Amino acid sequence: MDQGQAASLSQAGFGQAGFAQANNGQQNNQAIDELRQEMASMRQLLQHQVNGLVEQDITRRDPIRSMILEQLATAGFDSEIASQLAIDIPPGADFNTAKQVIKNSIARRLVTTNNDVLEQGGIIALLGPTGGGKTTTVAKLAARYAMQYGSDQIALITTDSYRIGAYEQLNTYGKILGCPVKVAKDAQQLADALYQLRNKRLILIDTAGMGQRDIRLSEQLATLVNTSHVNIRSFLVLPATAQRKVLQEAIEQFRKIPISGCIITKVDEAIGLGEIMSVAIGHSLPIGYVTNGQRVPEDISLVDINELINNVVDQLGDGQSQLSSSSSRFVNLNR
Ligand SMILES: Nc1nc2c(ncn2[C@@H]2O[C@H](COP(=O)(O)OP(=O)(O)OP(=O)(O)O)[C@@H](O)[C@H]2O)c(=O)[nH]1
Ligand SMILES: [Mg+2]
Repeated sequence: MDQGQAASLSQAGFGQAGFAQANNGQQNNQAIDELRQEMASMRQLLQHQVNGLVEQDITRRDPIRSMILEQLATAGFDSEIASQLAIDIPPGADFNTAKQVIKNSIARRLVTTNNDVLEQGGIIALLGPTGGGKTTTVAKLAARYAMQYGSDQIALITTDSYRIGAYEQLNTYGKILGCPVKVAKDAQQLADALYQLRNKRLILIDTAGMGQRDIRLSEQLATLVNTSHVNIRSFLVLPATAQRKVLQEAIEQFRKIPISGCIITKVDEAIGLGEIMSVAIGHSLPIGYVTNGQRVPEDISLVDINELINNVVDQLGDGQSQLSSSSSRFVNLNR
């Protein structure tokens, strides 16, 4: 018997049984799959419970640190940054000591632009998310500078040629201040405008928001900043009202441009400053100014780091209420 015959015999002989076997096999596979799924979900459940127990144990052994970590997370801090800040809390510290440790840790990590952004003059570009307050902040900074050095020392440039009314918005401020306002649609026009305005002590560049359409321009700006001989210092305008991820995306967007620092806007509208503070610490982003209202030029001031830190840490709560609520949670977990 050759191989072909053997194969057809086996096919004929085992046809029925083979079919039943295949059917059985299918059922078995299904059962195995179900078993696997059940085991996976049991493992997940167990993992969750073990994590809960570990967390509960840490909380029992170091309740103040756990509470502070929880509060920092609620305030909008990234968990890794919160852990770094809490690292120096001594075991057995009371809540107030722990809060002071957090304040000191933040103070060590939070940087300012040191001197007034405007003091040096030069060319300053404001970048950041749409509607974050760039144009308003340009006007506030220009007005501040004009009060000190005179408006004939200032010029404004906008690279926002997309949005209807963008130029008019800046031009209105320019007219009030009595300083020239130019539009630059691309890197070349920007270079030309900067050349024409070279005798000014301060040139503020207002840019378009960072929607998809603006990536091209921000790249052109990056090219200009990186290749031209003119020294453009770029500051991110970050609204304190934005979520941490939005702020992080804004920073990511402009990663090709060397950033000198940031200006925190809309502090008056923010529920808390934890998110923006976490981002500033995480990216070692020096803070220059904070703005706290729509009024030009009043609602801007140089950052006061201690005030900012007190604002965030004092909002963490008194500790007492949370301690009692976490102990009641243990009761629930242990049931
Ligand atoms: N409450 C409050 N509102 C602000 C502050 N700064 C700016 N605004 C308001 O935010 C809105 C947007 O401000 P703009 O300066 O136009 O923002 P922008 O970043 O230039 O916006 P785009 O050019 O569209 O990207 C305006 O209504 C401003 O008055 C602030 O510190 N607090
Ligand atoms: Mg604008």
